[in-house]
Amino acid sequence: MRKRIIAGNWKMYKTIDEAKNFAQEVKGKLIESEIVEAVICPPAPYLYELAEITKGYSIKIGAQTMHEEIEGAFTGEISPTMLSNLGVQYVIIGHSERRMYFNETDQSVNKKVKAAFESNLTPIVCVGESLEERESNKTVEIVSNQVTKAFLNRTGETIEKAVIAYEPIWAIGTGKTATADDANEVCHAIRNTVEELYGADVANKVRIQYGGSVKPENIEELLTKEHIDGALVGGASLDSNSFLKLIEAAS
Ligand code: G2H
Repeated sequence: MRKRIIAGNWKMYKTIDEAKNFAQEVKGKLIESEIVEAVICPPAPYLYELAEITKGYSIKIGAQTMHEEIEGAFTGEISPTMLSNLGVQYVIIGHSERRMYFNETDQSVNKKVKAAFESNLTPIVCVGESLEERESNKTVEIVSNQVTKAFLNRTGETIEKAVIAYEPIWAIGTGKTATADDANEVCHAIRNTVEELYGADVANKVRIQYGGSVKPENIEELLTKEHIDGALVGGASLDSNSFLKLIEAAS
């Protein structure tokens, strides 16, 4: 059975005090579970402090992005080794906001996936189609292509540890959610793509999240679906009670 994963993507929100309060509030309320894993992805300046606060508790820390090189003259960037040295365990790669505003491409996503694995970080690789692509029935083609390119030149052994987040761009921060059946259908197509590339065993192990306006009110139905192994949650992960409700729904 695949362990569910609920990851909160805080994006560029919260003060340091709000971030610390959140971590203090939730850490003692989460218990180690075989069923669900809880992750929060705060803004980069808060990673170290939150990793320290949550050390030894059943909540993991993820970064929202990273550079693909280990070190170098890349002003303003953060390397994968820096993240893992801070106690970070996950990293979101290729979120549609990064692709849209920061020129992230399938090629840079591929380099970052490689770099993440080499630094013992688990990548949460985001894929998803635009509204125009959906309306022209290209969803599966677009998403399968993104998955194929993200994992190019990686082995099945590494891919089975990855997390893939299916986030239709038109559902992000808009309040619109894909229906649970639609989301499941695309997550199934993603699993099929992984199976074609790396075999059934890897496809059965890889975890696929849905993301896009997930909240306590709609997560239960999403999680009843066979191919949805959790959620990447933006807005509804910012409030500690709401985040705890999401974890509870997945438990
Ligand atoms: C999609 C999601 C988190 P929200 O970006 O990755 O955000 O839940 O606010 O739609």
